[in-house]
Amino acid sequence: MRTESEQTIYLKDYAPTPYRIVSVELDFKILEDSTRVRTQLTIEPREQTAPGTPLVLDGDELKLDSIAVDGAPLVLSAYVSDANSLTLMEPPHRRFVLETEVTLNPAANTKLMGLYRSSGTWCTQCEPEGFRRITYYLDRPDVLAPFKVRMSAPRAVAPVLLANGNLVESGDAGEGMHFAVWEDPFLKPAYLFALVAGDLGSITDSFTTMSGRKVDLGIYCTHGKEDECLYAMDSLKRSMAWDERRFGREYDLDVFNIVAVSDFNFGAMENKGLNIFNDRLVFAKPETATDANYHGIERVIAHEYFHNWTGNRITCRDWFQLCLKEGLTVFRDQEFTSDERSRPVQRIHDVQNLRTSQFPEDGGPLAHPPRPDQYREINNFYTTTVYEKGAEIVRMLATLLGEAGFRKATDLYFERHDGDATTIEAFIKVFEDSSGRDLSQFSTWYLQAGTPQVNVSDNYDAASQTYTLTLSQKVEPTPGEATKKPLVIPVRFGLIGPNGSPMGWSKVSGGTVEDDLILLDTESVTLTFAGVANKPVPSLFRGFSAPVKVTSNLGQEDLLFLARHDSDPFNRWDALQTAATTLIANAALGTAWSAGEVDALRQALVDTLENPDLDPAYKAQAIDIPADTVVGRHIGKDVNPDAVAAARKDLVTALVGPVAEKLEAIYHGLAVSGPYSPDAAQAGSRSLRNGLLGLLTTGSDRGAELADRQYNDATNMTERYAAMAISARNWTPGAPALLGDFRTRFAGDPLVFDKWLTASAQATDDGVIERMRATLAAPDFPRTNPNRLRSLLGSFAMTNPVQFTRADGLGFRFITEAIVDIDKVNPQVASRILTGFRILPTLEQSRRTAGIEALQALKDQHKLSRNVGEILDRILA
Ligand code: 0A1
Ligand code: ZN
Repeated sequence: MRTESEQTIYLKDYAPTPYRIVSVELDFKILEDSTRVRTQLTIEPREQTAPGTPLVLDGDELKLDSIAVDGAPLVLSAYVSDANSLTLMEPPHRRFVLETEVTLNPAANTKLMGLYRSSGTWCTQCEPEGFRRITYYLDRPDVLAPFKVRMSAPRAVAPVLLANGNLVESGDAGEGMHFAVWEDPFLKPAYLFALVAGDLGSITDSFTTMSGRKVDLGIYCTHGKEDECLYAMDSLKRSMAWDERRFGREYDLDVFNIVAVSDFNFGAMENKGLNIFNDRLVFAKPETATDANYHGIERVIAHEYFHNWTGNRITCRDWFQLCLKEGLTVFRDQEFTSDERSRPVQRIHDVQNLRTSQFPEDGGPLAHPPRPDQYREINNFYTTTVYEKGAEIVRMLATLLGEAGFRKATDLYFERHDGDATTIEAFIKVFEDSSGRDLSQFSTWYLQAGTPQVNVSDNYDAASQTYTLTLSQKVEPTPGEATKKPLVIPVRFGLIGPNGSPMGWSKVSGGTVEDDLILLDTESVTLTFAGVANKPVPSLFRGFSAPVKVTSNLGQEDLLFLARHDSDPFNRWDALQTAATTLIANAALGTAWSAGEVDALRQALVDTLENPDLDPAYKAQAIDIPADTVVGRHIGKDVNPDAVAAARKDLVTALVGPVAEKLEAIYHGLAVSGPYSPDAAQAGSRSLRNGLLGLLTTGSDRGAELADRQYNDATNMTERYAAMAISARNWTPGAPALLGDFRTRFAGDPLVFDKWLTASAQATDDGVIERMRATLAAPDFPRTNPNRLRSLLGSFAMTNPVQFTRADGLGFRFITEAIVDIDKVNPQVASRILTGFRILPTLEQSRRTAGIEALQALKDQHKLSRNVGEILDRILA
């Protein structure tokens, strides 16, 4: 069956609009059952626009009630309007005011784009194309205008009226109504427009900027949740101070407001001066939020705030440039968290995330360049490639330019492009101009899809004391890109001598080396180091200096040597990960490990655990045995997830067996006493303790009971949730009871229900699908809320490969059947869940066939949205 519209939009077709919007005045009359929007647009033709050029405004599910130009109603022949557009056939060839009126039904807007109601509150989401669901407009990011918004609503249901910018007027509007007028002096694209009306509680605070201006800060939420917003407020103030220190960026309005809503398609949105957040990224208290939730809140509050400069003051020319704002802003939020917490721990966290989500995207049917050049549905391009790979590209620029050089470049970027809607090319040009480097080859990172595979081999010649290192790069073809160009790959490195100390060399020839940085910019390079006294072990890609996969001739012994001696904490962690991944993958493919290999890995893990110089958060990452999905990716094709899961369990069992008692003792010693704090130190101890609980539960018969006890004795959600989730994943005898208790203990708290849904979806026993079906079918399951749907179905498709990819197709069909219903309500949520099927090409034949059959049935039997249709076609292509 056909989907909505299969039209493809191309970057090469970009052209500026023939008309400019000089200013925008909006008047919202919000009533219980409908909202009337009156819009006044002051419009003028551009110099090059020929008289008589039609003006085409975007709309989406709109119906025009009235239209006038300069106060005079338009005759029918002067315009054409339908749900998706409004065309003035022959607009005046001068500045004029276009006035339109539409009526919306926010309560019926389940797509959550445009103006909608969430738990009674009216709120908006306009990025990327939601504004056209509010009024007819040139809804694209290169159309910038000042906005003035008047809103009126019944005071009793909506005492709080918020919009972008500064409040300039408010008062009574008669008949139980009141009004507010907000004005945003900064030019902005429509995607940054926001409005909120509702009965909300709030907390307030203030921040004094580096030039001494006082900014009023507010966080708005459901009544009764105010105390749960305090950590978000603290994160906001720290973000504001950090951006001044690290990037010299000061906030620019008198007010900064955040609103938490329960129904939201993404994490949060950076609307100018009025950020709107998914409430899961605002609310936190120890009994119901985990350390990971606190971490996430801090990161996303910072991310949205940082957009004020990287996104709002400087925005994107078109949606192909999305990673201009997203890659840079993710880089900034990663840096913020690194400075606020632990740099190595944050780096490992970010790389783990990249490997578990971006690498699979980049190596599968949904691969696309960070700056794509075509799309059918832009909402499908808010991807981990645009965000996280985009951040890695910015990080490589920072590596190439060094700290001072990078700051000089960003200063120039803010100075040169403030107020612009710009492009990746302009961004790169700033880095070229400020550093004098030619970055033309580097920019291929933005334009080419796929994760480069770097192969490393080395050779030591004792007689001449020379050491040669050969690095070669290759990118496999990705959809639509059969051949690939070599990239500029910065390889931060060191050589380590037999005693574990860094080794020097007297000379290097055969490639470009700048201090501790090798630049791999051709298909292959061989470097020869002279004056190398002994055979070194190379430590490459320190700090994960480039988003690549590495294969090398380093064996288990070398890896464990690095795990012990490398001065780079990231590489020490990575060596352990590679050692474990290799053993599991080989076993899953039929090559058993030797007892010696397991003994050596165990010893390295125990030494790491017992090293007093390492902090618990880092140790937790070190003992985290790679997930099935990571091992599956490493194997790459014909993967049998059952074999991977069995091999992983066997390895953990072999590792834990002889040291179970010791691990348990460490586990007990880590119990945190005193009141809960979400700080990095306490959170680190809890994560190590939970990591040990995971090992003991998967790899010994001691864990299940410990988990039961931890669950019952827990004094905070981090401990309680981990105990339940570990039990569920391993489907211990106690798991059903813990899940049952959790559900009733926190009944009525939707964000805790999400945790229950996630843990339930990760159970690996054969009953999991039946239980999920029952959960979903329950009459009170909130089937329009994105958080609930993603927690259950997204978690299952993304993190439960054993059950999702069952060869009988039950897991696949469970998801496709759910998608049929969700797509009718909210296509964005449906298409995101569907991306879980990107795993298909890596699977062994019978599972692959079952997955394709489920997708084909979805395509053949249902009318689908453009969002779902595009993802489906790309996976099936
Ligand atoms: N710019 C936001 C992401 C975002 C995108 C789309 C949304 O609704 C469909 C909402 C938020 C960010 O990067 O946080
Ligand atoms: Zn963002």
